[in-house]
Amino acid sequence: MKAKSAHLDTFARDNLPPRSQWPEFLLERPEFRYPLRMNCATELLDKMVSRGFGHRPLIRAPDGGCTYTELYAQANRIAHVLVRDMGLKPGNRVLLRGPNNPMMAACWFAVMKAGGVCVATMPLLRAKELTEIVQKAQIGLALCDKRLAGELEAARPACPTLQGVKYWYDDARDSLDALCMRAPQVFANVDTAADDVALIAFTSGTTGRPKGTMHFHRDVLAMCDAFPRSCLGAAKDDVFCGTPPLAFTFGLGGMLAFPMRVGASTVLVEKLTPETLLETIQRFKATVCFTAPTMYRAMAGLARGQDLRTLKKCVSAGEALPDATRQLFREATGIEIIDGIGSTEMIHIFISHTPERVRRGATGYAIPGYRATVLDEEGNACKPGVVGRLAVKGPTGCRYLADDRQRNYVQNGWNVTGDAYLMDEDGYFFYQARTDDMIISAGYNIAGPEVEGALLAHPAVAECGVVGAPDAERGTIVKAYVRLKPGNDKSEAMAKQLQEHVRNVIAPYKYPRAIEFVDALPRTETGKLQRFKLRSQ
Ligand code: 3UK
Repeated sequence: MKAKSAHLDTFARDNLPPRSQWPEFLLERPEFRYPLRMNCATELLDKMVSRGFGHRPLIRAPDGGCTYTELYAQANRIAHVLVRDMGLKPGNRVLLRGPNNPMMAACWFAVMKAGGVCVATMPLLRAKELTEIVQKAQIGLALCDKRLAGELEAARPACPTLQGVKYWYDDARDSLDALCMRAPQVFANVDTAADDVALIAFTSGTTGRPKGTMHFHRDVLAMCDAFPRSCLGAAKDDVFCGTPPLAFTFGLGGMLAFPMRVGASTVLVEKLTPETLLETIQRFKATVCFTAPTMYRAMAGLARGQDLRTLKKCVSAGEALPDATRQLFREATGIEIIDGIGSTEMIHIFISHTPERVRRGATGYAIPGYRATVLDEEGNACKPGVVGRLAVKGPTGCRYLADDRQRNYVQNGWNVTGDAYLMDEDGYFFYQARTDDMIISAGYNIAGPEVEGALLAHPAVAECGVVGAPDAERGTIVKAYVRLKPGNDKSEAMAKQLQEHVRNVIAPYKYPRAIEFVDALPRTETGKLQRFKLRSQ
């Protein structure tokens, strides 16, 4: 049985990969048996209001937040503007561009309500990247925070499809804010099929042409009913906070959809540093935090003397959580971080653990609903303890928008994430490196992140990145880029000390033969180390 699509504009559906290239979807568990017709905005927003959560706080923000009913009314008004003033037809793509704030959240739900396909973009993207996205997803409409207008306007000449653009937090006569004032507060949500495309998330990928990953309305709910239920266990009185942008699926879940699924609230702050995130936790009495490993490391160093008693659960994703960071953060706060690997292709986390079931050095186990395995070069399952390519399947999976690279990510029904992992006898998965980040030096396979983990255990190291560097004699050597904590000298003696340290904590052949001290490491907006930039230095 299949439900009829509500999309009049069939672009997204037409550009799904052919069925033969889809991953296998596991939808048998009761929590993932969704009805054939479903709109994720109805489930996450309207139904929460009708179930009595209307008066409860939903968004908390430095300049005032909103309740469930207020977000509902605002999303309805924006949906009217999209349909009536901007001419949106179900299936049309709508670009969203803004920092994490209440309007960004309201616009996201408005697009869902109107049956549009959301293409949210990270605030730091430039005209060039926006152009690639608009062209690839054939985007006709955009809603944008006025303060980020510059790069979007700069992209417009190269984006002929982009016909309608409205700005919010804008005092112009035809701003989104002004049009909303004249729009009704109720809106009949488009009755989408559960497998209508709801969003196209572009990978925060560090190299190559951007890839658009397509997710259905049912996938948005599946991410809420997977990791949050089995590992996080949040409830209506929780207050979420954290750093990932709503345009990153890590943030869409952790900062918006997950709290809403349980009637909780979320603190949206436009820009956060380790210092201001700590302040935010205290000011809003946050209980749950979502951010990246480097943020936890920095916060651990600042946490002493701060009152973080309300904080209960901390989720780390985006890149590997070094064990040294886990230990430092626990010593400083008493909290066992929940590590989780997710990807834009899978929409959210698929391997993780509860704080009670943490295993040192492991990302966790395949969470309920997902299966995971480690494959060798031939595509067979590796024995426990053997490093290979991580492959997963579950209720969500990879569907690239018109892209040959679908064949790389999906093989024999498995989603192959590009990560080198090993699994132990008990089904715990241990991250090694990105498959293409394995360093081969003098015949040895060395995982950069393992060397980074060893360096991070040294008290002088603030952060570091380890890559292979060309060497006349050895072909490739292990090279570390290190940012020292204040008060340490960038000296030859310090480099020697760090090398000695690594040789003492892991196999000596893995030690960095070259060390370069730097003032900053190249990172993406989502907190990922850009190893390719280090390699090309
Ligand atoms: C790496 C990790 C080790 C890994 C993401 C949670 O990061 C997310 O999506 P991206 O598409 O990147 C995916 C890749 O990032 N990675 C992420 N988490 C971990 N490596 N340990 C981890 N805990 O290489 C993966 O293939 O940017 C994370 C939820 C939603 C997301 N989109």
